[in-house]
Amino acid sequence: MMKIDYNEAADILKNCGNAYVLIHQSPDGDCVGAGHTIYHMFRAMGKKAKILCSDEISDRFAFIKKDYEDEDFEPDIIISADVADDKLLGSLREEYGDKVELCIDHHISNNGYAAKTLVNPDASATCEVLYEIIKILGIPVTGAMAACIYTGIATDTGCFKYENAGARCHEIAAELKRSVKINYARINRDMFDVKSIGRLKMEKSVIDIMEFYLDGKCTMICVTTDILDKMGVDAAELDGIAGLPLQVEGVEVGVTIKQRDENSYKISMRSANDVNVSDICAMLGGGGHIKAAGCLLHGTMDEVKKQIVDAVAKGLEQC
Ligand SMILES: [Mn+2]
Repeated sequence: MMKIDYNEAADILKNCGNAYVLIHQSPDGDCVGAGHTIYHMFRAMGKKAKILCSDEISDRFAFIKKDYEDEDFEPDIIISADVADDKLLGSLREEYGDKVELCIDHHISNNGYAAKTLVNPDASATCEVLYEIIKILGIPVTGAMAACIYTGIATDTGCFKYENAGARCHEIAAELKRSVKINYARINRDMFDVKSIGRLKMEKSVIDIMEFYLDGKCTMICVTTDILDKMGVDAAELDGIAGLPLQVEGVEVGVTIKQRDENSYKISMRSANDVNVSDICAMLGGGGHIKAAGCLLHGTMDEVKKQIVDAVAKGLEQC
């Protein structure tokens, strides 16, 4: 792999022909925004781009999808956006995994599967990286592009809330708001406030089964297969609930235990402030990031809970 800078990436995008743009599986706001931003950049340059994703793009992003027209053509170049690892291409990996000529990304963990990679780990989102390229190329930012870029930055920063929301992403949001008049508040409402009634009811059930340990500093949600059946939701719908325990006042570590089968459990751990859950999960044979990590544990539910509480207690002591 070859790491390239912003100017080299801009040159490639300017001089290449029609492109296929690959985004990662379980598409989120950043890769959806990035893929569509490249599509609009290519249209502005009189070229074609087609977005490919192994999973369907949710209708939550209908306001982005409405400006996209899918066309069939043979690509001159394969580009990927926000895809840190070729494994994340899902079913597209077999056909395109080793054919990606340009990867544009912001993950420090990018594994260099593409021939050329522009990765800026200081950028909040791939959409932030693309905004800089648009400026280099002098492409006018349209309303459709602004919606994509804003969505990517807002979703990857939890609405400008996480630590990765650097000064530059605030500047870009300000530049967009100053120059392109679209309904940014509506994007935030749709991305962060609006939930299906099923999802809200599921959150209620999850709150009902919350357990508190270590003077309320550790909260646990234990979702057994029985409970899941009672809630009437499948495991996929539980995505994203790991953040829920952290909303409780005084909680430092939020733990979600999901039963996989009779004796094995998938553990997700989130840290509210300074506790390093990557270290805690490492004690339990797992790993991850400082504020979000996980592991797999075996035994009875009570044994698993005890192991977790002991490890979290050690983690709290080290803090
Ligand atoms: Mn991203």
